[in-house]
Amino acid sequence: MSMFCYQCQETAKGTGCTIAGVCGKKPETSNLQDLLIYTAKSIAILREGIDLETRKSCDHSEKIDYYLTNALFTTITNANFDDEAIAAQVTEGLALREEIKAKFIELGRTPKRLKNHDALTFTVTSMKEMQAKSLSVGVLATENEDIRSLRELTIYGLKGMAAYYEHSVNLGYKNQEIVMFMEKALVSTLDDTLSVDELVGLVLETGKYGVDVMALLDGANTGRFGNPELTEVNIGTKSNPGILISGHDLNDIVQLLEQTKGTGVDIYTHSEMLPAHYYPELKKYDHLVGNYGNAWWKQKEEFESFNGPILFTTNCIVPPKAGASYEGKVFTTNAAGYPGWVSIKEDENGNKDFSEIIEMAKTCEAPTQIEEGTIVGGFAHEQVFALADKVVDAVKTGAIKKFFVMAGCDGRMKSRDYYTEFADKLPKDTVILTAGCAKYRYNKLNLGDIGGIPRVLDAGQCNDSYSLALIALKLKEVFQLNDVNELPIAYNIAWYEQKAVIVLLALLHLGVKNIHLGPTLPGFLSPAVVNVLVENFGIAGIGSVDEDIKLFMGE
Ligand code: SF4
Ligand code: SF3
Repeated sequence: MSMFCYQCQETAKGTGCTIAGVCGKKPETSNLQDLLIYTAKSIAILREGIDLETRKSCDHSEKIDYYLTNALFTTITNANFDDEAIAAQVTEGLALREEIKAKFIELGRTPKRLKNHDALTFTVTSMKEMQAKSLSVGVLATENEDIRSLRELTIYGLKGMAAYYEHSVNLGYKNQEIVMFMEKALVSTLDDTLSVDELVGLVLETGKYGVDVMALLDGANTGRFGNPELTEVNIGTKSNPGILISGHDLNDIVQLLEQTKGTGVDIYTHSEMLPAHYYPELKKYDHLVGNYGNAWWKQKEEFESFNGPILFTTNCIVPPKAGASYEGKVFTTNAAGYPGWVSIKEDENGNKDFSEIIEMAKTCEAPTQIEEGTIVGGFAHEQVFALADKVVDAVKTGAIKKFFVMAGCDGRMKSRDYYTEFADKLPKDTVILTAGCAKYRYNKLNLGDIGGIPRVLDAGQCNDSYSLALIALKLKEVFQLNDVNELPIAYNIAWYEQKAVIVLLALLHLGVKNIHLGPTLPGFLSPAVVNVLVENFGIAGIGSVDEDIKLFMGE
């Protein structure tokens, strides 16, 4: 076995990638990512339990926060394939660890837990040493399969949390308690004294901070760009050359929009960047002209026909085919990376210079049109609350029988056709609430509306699943119910990577029960951990479309 990774839904045989990643991750990259997580844990050991006041007075505090969140984010599925960049992060982390250790000696301080842990002393100075060390610190370093499962479930939740935290910080919104929890949780995954029950508690607590981080990001996005509003987004193309921006970071798209003003270059969103069109402060840019293509996994074909440069602000990158026409035209920023692609860094004021991409775009042909028409979205919490009377009436009169939360991720497995068929076959008196790239399975089906309420209400990105939770809580209040589970809402969620893990844990924290998760249950859940989730939360997989619809409709 040259690697072991089972963090995503497409893991080999549903149990683990051991030779190479289905995602295209090479064993060396996977191993370096394991070492990076271990390095992050070493810093967490030193930082755990340091109070808020001490943090505030430390000049390095923000640097350490950023290091931890960026390290976790880098290892999310399809975010970073660049060995050199990941190895440099490990080296940087170890230097940071030594700096903090020196400070500890000066102050006579000791770590709260795991004072003599190997993570605090190991050294690696070459790529070869990193590879060798990584083999003893990866997922399989934990022998007991239930402990391993709970530790990894926590780590994957933290990866999603870190991604959302980093987007918030990029917009100037911070919450030190979230970072403190991440540190505690990271250390807990190395602490052999914790029992299975304590680790189950940690998983549930991760969900609590999942809600907090999504609320923080919601506040950051809406604080900076206004509340999303009902918007028709063009899916065709215009005649100017364009830049395609993918990923989730709204601070990047606003900077790109500013820098392309008046240049004759149009901006198109891709995959999870689609919801940028819904924000008043972003849609005001006339040269934000449309969304090009579909979910992440179709990029190898769609980037060929886009013709212009592409900027990845986060996952999901698919390694290009040899000789792809867009080679040399793809750029990354933040935690995203790919060998040979230029990574754009921010300056000391947090600004990024996208001029290289803009100059390149000017030399490219306009995108080739692959679709035409529009799609509708922008149904985050405030827009839905504005329609609340209409929605409540429709429920009361029986015009809407049931809501289906179908948020989450898309992926390349054939079995995901289930979601297209499911959406298509749902009775016409039902409404789909969605967020994340899962929507591309059904957002172009023209499912119609119910008295002016579209049957697919897209709240935004995966993190905007928070909006769907707020909508459920609002409906609970309007209908004066005691429990969100009494609402006519069913949850049929598609997952792929670790942001979906934090969304799921957040929903569990909010008390949502009977979530169906597909297309397959996570390979990282041991049978005993699945049992805990089934018994306490009614988590289930999916079956056939017809049977599932009957089940959900209570027929
Ligand atoms: Fe395999 Fe998924 Fe890990 Fe990639 S991220 S190596 S596909 S489990
Ligand atoms: Fe999609 Fe990668 Fe998860 Fe943000 S872009 S939801 S898969």
